[in-house]
Amino acid sequence: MKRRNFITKGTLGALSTLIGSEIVYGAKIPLGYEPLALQDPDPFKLFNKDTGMTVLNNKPWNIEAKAHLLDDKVTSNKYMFIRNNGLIPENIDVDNWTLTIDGESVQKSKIYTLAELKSKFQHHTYQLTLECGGNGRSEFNPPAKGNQWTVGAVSCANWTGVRLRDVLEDVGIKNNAVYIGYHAADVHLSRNPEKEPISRGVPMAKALQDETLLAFQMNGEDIPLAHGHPLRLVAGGWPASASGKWVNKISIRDRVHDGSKMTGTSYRVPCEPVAPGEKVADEDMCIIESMPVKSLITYPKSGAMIKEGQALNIRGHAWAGELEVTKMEYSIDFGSTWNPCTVERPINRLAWQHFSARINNFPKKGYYEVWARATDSQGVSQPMLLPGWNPKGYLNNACHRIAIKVV
Ligand SMILES: Nc1nc2c(c(=O)[nH]1)N[C@H]1C(S)=C(S)[C@@H](COP(=O)(O)O)O[C@H]1N2
Ligand SMILES: [Mo]
Repeated sequence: MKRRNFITKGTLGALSTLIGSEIVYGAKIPLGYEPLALQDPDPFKLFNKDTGMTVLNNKPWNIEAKAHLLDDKVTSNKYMFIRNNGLIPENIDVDNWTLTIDGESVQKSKIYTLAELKSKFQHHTYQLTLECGGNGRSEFNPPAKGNQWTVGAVSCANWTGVRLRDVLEDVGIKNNAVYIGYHAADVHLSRNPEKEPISRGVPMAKALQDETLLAFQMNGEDIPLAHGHPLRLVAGGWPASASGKWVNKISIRDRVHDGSKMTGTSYRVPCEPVAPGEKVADEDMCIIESMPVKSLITYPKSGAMIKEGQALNIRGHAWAGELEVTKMEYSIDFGSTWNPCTVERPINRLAWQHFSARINNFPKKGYYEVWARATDSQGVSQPMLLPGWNPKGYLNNACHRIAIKVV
């Protein structure tokens, strides 16, 4: 029999303290064993997520949806992806939460309490599409480092808050303002308080849009902790990294904001297309702004079966950053021919749109793929396969596909 090493009395004592209870057979715990009570909590319970969601990383937490889970017109918390660059802030004191507006381009910096923000400015609600710039990254080749998102890092929820514009008007912004940059309460993975996990922003024109909110509610309730409670910047249609969670400061900059993840290959792509794997000079990289046209088939789930002669009803959502989707098509022959879908207008600017189609032209039994393709108001369509390679694997807006078997 192999000899096992058991934990020492000292370690056992420390473990009992952590767990808050005597570990009755503690002397029998093998060395290096991590008691279940000390392992990561169940993320689905912790964040109130559907157990069908996929956990891509736990340090920091990154969780994505699957296409069929996003079938609802408005994304509820349980199907909303989580993308964290650092550690979720702990012990949030809502009553003492403040938002500072400072920077080179304010007349005089100002501090608002959450209560002041809520009482002083008019409230607005918009349904806003938030897609991670890296959604679809898993398909790039050569592979791109980072969370291997498939299709589920996108959401469209109702966000309620005050217009950033109204707040900036109240503060007084100088004419030389170029960009806003957010600062937030999350903690860098190194726990070094000098470092920010992420501090991004948007140009003034985007900051001043009607739909750019300092939000305190999501879907009519307090924003869930993982999504930015108690205050979040929401700039729909742009990479969701521009929508700072747990925001406590907004700096009005006289230059392009240069916070964490604004430079290098972070949320930047080659300004002109490059060959896969090619090195790109820093000055040839451009910050991602409006997200490209894209769509997702949310019903049926890939792998569905229908009987021969039966029609197949499909549906899903389509979005196009700052633009609107004006045409939606499907193909059952790998993109050789396309048929129209019905596509609804967005409920408001920057909200995703709903499409549907009734497919009754499957010629016989067998395996099919249904592809969906959206076209934006400038006539740009989704590529059928992977679009331009870039170092970090952003902006994969290839057509979504589902498998169907006619039996
Ligand atoms: N403070 C802060 N804001 C943040 C992030 C973060 O890590 N910290 N992640 C950004 C990124 S990269 C994305 S894609 C979205 C994800 O929003 P969600 O987790 O609410 O879906 O939040 C953005 N805002
Ligand atoms: Mo992101």
